[in-house]
Amino acid sequence: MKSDLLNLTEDQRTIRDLAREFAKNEIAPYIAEWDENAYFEPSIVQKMGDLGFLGMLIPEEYEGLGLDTSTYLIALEEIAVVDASTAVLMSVHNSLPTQMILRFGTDEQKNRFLPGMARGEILGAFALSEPDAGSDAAALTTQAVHEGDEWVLNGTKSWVTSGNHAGAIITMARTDTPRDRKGARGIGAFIITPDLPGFHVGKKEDKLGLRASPTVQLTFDNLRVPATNLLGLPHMGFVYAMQSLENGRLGIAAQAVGIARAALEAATAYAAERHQFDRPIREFQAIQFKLADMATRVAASRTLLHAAARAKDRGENVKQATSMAKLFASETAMFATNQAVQIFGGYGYVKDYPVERLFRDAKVTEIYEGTSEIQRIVIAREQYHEHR
Ligand code: COS
Repeated sequence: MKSDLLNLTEDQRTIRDLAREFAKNEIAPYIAEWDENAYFEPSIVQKMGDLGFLGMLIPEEYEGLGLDTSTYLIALEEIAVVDASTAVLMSVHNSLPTQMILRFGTDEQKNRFLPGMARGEILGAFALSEPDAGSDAAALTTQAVHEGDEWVLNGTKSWVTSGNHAGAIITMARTDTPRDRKGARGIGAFIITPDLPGFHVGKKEDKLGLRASPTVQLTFDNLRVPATNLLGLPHMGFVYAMQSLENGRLGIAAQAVGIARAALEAATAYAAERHQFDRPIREFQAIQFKLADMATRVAASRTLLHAAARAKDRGENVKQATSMAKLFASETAMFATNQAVQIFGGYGYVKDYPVERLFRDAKVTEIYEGTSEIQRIVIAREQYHEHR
């Protein structure tokens, strides 16, 4: 972008440049191969931990960087420009499990998990969805039964990002009984560790995009969790998950902005070098209009995202703003990557250029952490609230 609409501080520029360098050196050379082979490189986690990227929102007392949300999202966008798979790992870890432990955990839980999570020794994951509970998340059926000083969990979780490499998986499970169902108010949140007996990693998904980020099913077969791993109150897990998804949705919006920006940058460069009818194709208005629309939507997405992030850090209610940011940014990612493929023509449809991967990676941003339809529902509901 020609002008810096965000007016970054000196510190934000330093962190942005650090993220840019890391992505350029440690990810860019390998991403085509990782994508092709659906390969996850575990050493990336430690490298990100060493640089502080896995503790960006964790306070310094727990060995994190204790940054504000905007600064974190600036770093996340830089990673996503190069690789959306690494960006989702970073987003989930920073936005969901670490934040849930920080907000709802006991001092003991914070001390036990957060320093290791900040250092990159414990990767975090979030397990809410199930095979039959997606958009209707409160319909989940994984059951937790309290027995002495343990909870016993049975059930299957779906679509768990990094679930086969995680050391702490925040898992939502029913704490009400089959005879006395309490809907969204009958769900607890548990910190599950993979060493617990009864923990099984199931099917690894073979995905259209984000192929370098593993997505797995997890099955709990009489999994015994110490009661000290329950987060907060036993019936409040769904509410905690919803509150935390507000952070998560900002992370996915930053990821989507990164994907869209990568498409814009690739298409801008290509339109200058590609000649047809004796001139660079960027001299045609058909191409200029596409680039203009892409650039405008990228700038608008980023502006909305950071306005929501700043409002969140001021402690305002950002339910609607985070859903708006996620909705607009993910639709922008889909729009921009589609336009980029069109500008590249046949070369956009093959793996010789990155826009083919960007197009595949963009789609999931309209699906996970709440589909675009769910974001519209949240936005509309908040609208009614304002006019009640
Ligand atoms: N902050 C605080 N509390 C929230 C909240 C939020 N952002 N969102 C919901 N809650 C609370 C509600 O206030 C309600 O509490 P009460 O029982 O006191 O009224 C409770 O949680 C249940 O909420 P609601 O009645 O809105 O639940 P619904 O079952 O209607 O579900 C949607 C609401 C559809 C918005 C929710 O299920 C959702 O976001 N679905 C998408 C799930 C998702 O994003 N999955 C992706 C997982 S990561 S791959």
